[in-house]
Amino acid sequence: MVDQAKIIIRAGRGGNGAVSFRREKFIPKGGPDGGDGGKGGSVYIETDPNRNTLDDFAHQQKFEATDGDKGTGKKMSGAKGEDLIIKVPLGTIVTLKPLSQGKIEVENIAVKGMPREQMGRLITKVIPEIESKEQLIDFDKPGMKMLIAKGGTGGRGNVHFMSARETTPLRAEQGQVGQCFQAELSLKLLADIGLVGLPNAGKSTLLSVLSNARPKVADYEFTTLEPNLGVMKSGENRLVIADFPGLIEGASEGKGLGIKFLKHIERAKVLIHLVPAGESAEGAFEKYRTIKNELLSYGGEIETKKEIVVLSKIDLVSEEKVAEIRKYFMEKKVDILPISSATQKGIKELVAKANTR
Ligand SMILES: Nc1nc2c(ncn2[C@@H]2O[C@H](COP(=O)(O)OP(=O)(O)OP(=O)(O)O)[C@@H](O)[C@H]2O)c(=O)[nH]1
Ligand SMILES: [Mg+2]
Repeated sequence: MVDQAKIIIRAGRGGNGAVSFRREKFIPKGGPDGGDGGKGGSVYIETDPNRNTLDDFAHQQKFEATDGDKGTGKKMSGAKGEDLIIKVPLGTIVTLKPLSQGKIEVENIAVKGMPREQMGRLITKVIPEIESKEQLIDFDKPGMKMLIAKGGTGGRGNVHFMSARETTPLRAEQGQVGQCFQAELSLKLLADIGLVGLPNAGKSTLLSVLSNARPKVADYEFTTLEPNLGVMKSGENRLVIADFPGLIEGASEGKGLGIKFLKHIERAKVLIHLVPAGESAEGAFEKYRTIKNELLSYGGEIETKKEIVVLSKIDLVSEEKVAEIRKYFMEKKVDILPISSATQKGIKELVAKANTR
């Protein structure tokens, strides 16, 4: 799964203005009629609810809108360049670094067969300085669409340069270049719900029960090496669930697979913390505390999330054992929900609890 990407975004260049004169039967020396160049296409970024990853950006690194067409005679403007819309998943943070400069030279356009001395002056036009500092945009709302790179304006045709002094203007403007940025995309919000817990606790199995995802499940530790995502349907809501690699004591210092992948959960509202049944109540609670401490050391945001503590794999133990573990947790002021992915026990209650939208 790709959650970081670097791309180049380039808007289209404006078309050049035309140098042209009316040529009709009884008007041997008609006035100027060179049309304007078309505006270059712009580049937008939009959130797309059907995307969960930045995988598409691993292969394509350049995103360019098309250029505007040049103007022609008879005051005909060139066609506008086509806009380009880049679609990103919800929760993408885009860091923009401008690559184009604020100053653009607009030159004369030569007319075929015209001696150089007869061409007009060089015009230098300065467009407003493009913000040179980095800019950060958080695509955290569905349907959000932003103009990122503006297409260059088309150059004016020679029809605009006629004056009493200059009845046959031999100049027209060049189109301006489009804005260009380097954009770093990084995906933060991947999930509404995160599944955390010790390796082998049954997280990936639970993801496959709650969602459409079919992650690898195996009876050994660290089966999951990268977060898996799934979409859970609960009534009208679609909730993205992330199944994380197992956590162990010292994960916050990099032990095991570490906790860096938890950045994906920063804005999720709910954490489902799986504690596997099968141990003594004390042992289960100790494991719960260990993982909780690792989570807390990740940072303040995790602390504010709703935590649903789940006792998993209860089909492997007796009902008495479940009751005993539950009682022990209650004494420590932790409410647990016993579930089994194998028998589906407690799954409905879990879905209801996790659905916070
Ligand atoms: N009996 C029973 N076994 C389960 C249940 N849930 C998971 N398992 C088994 O437990 C083992 C580990 O399951 P996983 O879902 O891979 O565990 P995980 O937490 O994703 O493990 P890591 O990815 O290594 O962190 C597998 O053999 C599963 O078949 C359950 O409800 N009942
Ligand atoms: Mg797993």
